[in-house]
Amino acid sequence: MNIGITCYPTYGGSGIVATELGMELAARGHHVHFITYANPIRLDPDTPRIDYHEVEVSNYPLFQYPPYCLALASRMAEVADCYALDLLHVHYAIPHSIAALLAQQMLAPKRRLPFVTTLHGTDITLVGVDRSYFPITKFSIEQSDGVTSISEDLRAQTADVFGIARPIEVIHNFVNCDLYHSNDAKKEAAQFAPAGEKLLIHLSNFRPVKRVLDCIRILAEARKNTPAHLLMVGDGPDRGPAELLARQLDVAGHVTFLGKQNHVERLIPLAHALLMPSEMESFGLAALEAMACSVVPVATRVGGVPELITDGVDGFLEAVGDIPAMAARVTSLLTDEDLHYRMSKAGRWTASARFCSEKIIPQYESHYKEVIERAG
Ligand code: GMT
Repeated sequence: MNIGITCYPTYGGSGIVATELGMELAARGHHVHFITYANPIRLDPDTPRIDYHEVEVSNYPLFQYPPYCLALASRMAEVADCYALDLLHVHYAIPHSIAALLAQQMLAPKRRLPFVTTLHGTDITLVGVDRSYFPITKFSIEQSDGVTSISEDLRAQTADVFGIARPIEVIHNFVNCDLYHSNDAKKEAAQFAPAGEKLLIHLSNFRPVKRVLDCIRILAEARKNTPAHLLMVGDGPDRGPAELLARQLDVAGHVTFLGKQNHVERLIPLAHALLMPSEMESFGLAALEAMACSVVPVATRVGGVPELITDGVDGFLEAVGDIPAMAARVTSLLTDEDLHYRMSKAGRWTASARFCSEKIIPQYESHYKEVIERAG
């Protein structure tokens, strides 16, 4: 198939899923065209059967807001025409889904170009429900030829909140288990914790929904019982407040802020446990990547996370903001080797048996086939 993919090319779960999906599809023989305003962060454009088409948004003094959605729609239609795309697959409803609809209408005199929208979470739970975007989000979901959601929880919320009756197929996040796996990386761990403390890790875009300050509080609490060092990977609005809190709680020497990193598969295996204390998480890709690396997630019981983590088996789930409970889980993982061994093995099993690329990518392929057939 010739597939056009549009996503946010930045550090965020939806862009990562879209990029990894494109690379997996190309490895399976499809030709994938990324249509985005920048090269997606994890994309190597030299990969065989991958093309990157930049969307240029030219500005003009009249525009207070450059019309990105229109530039994107034009580029989508152009690429679809030149490269005979079979379909467009857009990740994150706003504004990608509407741009795809416009591209479809532009090509309508020649042929029908179907498009699939994948809902990732905040496009529904935060942005889409905002009054200014609600009607257009609902419309774009209804107009898509295919809609997928990354968890059953997000599917149910979308149907409920937007009053949408159309089918939405659940296709969970996936991980490449050949790339994400544990390794014997004790030497590299020592560069962060020379005294031999065990490492905790957190990865996110440091937006308020991630509750990164809770990571610092959990570390401070857990350190009352056992030595530990926290790696904070990523950047965003709450990085400054998290650094300040670390100083206030007197743990600044036990936290390393690494900023945005391109090869998280090299960092995650250094840790014993992953902290994901999010307010909301439609799936929790970071937790899945950790489990594939045999790193045990300590997370919150929100959104689609329980579809991934079985509490007490391959990770821990606690209530949002329950710092003492999460710190106690961390302490037990750092001090009880048998428990850690058992749960890390179970996590790797969950990742490879249920969420590895080989299991999930074929679900996208059959979804595409159905959509293309329906579009005639
Ligand atoms: O987590 C974020 O804020 C980024 C966001 C995105 O859309 O880029 O992530 C969402 O998509 C990920 C990939 O499908 C999911 O694993 C995350 O759970 C989801 N985030 C939220 O729902 C907050």
